[in-house]
Amino acid sequence: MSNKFEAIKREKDGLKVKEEIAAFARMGWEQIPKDDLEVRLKWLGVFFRPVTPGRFMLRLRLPNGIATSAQLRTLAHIINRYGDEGSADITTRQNLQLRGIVIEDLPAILEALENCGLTSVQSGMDNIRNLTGSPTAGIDADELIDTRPLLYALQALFTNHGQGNPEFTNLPRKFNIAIEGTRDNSVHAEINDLAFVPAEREGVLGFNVLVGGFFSAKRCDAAIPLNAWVPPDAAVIELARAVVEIFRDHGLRENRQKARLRWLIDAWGIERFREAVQAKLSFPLLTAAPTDLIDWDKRDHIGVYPQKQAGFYYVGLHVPVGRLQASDLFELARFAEVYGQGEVRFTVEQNALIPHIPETKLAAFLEEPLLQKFSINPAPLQRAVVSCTGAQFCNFAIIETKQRAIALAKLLDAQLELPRPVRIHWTGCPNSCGQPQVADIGLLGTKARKDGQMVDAVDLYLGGKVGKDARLGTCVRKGIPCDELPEVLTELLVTQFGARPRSPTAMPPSPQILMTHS
Ligand code: SRM
Ligand code: SF4
Repeated sequence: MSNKFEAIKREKDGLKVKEEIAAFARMGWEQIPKDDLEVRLKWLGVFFRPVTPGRFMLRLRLPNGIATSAQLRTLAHIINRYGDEGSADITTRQNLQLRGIVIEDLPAILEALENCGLTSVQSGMDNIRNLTGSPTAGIDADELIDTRPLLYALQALFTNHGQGNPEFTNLPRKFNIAIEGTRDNSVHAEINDLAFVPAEREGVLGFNVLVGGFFSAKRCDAAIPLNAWVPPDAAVIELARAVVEIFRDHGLRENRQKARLRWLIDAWGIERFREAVQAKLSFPLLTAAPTDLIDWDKRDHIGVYPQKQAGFYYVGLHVPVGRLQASDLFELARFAEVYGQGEVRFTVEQNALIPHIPETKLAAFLEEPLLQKFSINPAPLQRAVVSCTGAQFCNFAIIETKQRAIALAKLLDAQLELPRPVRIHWTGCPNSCGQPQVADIGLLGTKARKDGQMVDAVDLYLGGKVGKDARLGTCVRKGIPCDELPEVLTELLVTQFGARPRSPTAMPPSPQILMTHS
């Protein structure tokens, strides 16, 4: 087999480095064998960052995007000791990543995670990634199905309760699973390898099953129906296990560009794939319900909302491009304890929710100073901006994204009045971690030639729709230099999204941050 990652996995399973962590910590990062350093450590969620050598990223697993205050405080302590190098990011899979980690601290950090019920295992490389679910599971006044027990059961199965499960650590490629329990497709079900969307069959609430959604540099496709319906119980777990096992045992491993589940489904045809799933199940797979129950526009959950529990509210805080400092994590933990019930949630839009706030405490909570930074009522473009990591930490990045995303949204919010939020997603390279294809306006980092020089630029995606009738946007224009974005997006927002210039004569200046050389 030509694929170098298959060779690395054959030589030694990624999970094996768990036994070597103490030795790695003693020897220092420069002495760690290259394949362990750059590849296998990702099986523990530990990412060597060539952009900041010696400073690692640690990717957690937060099924359904839920963390306790004690867990957040542990994470805050971990990054706090790294000063300016330490920070955290909320990811587009409603997860957290920590930055600034040094290898010498890793044994103690992994122990601290375990002690507070967290794990980072199998969160990178050829594993099942963070399991996403409705961020309002169990509290949504209009909930159809609570996704939490299902996702917790899947996490226990696939990770062996956070210890690592060698049964599932040698997949042909990454594997994404989402379970939606509300009417607005809050997890972008359609872009997962395996997704469950609420659907009623003969009067019973359960899920229609979708398979084969994914983004990659070479190909992006929405998931397609498996023509299957399952009730919201152990059947979900059995079916997910069956699909992952088929992917593990039959997925295409020769070429990493063609290894995601969808390529296998294409090779087999959906009928044969469904038969293979059925053959593994202890129950007859019912055909899909004729329609699903995704019939709402997508909510962003920013603001104050009543819960299904009378007298309680959840409050969604806007965290600009998901970036958190240690002090922010300490504060979120405190908010959860003082005002809520010790729980914080994260969304795929990289924002945070504090649930279970009784009405009596709401006014005091809304006066908290941090809500000036993490607003419950941000301006429309800042409200909806999402960005991948970009060049600050990611070596795949072609451009810097997060700072640009904030700067441009602020600039355009100042220049334009918008009737509603417009979702602008930035992603630093064609891997599409920032999901430009689901955005109203997607910006994908590239280079372009301008005045005889190569400059930072973006490809422009339009037409993405989320929630009811979700569909992927497509690239409509290539290579727009970043310093031309204020003008290009102003025109787009005015002509296609109902924006009105605040002052008709004002032309947007190009702020330094958007200039062409990063
Ligand atoms: Fe991603 C690789 C960051 C969500 C598609 N992604 C990477 C790496 C690990 C590359 C690297 O080693 O530097 C990035 C780490 C940068 C860093 O230091 O943070 C990275 N991906 C991210 C995150 C952090 C973006 C963010 O800012 O939120 C997201 C972490 C999610 C999580 O918690 O697990 C993230 N990545 C996604 C998504 C979105 C999603 O899952 O909804 C996608 C597209 C959906 C999909 O995978 O089908 C995505 N990432 C990729 C790909 C292309 C996969 C492929 O099949 O080709 C790569 C490259 C690869 O795997 O070879 C990649
Ligand atoms: Fe890195 Fe590219 Fe993913 Fe952004 S899209 S995090 S630049 S791999």
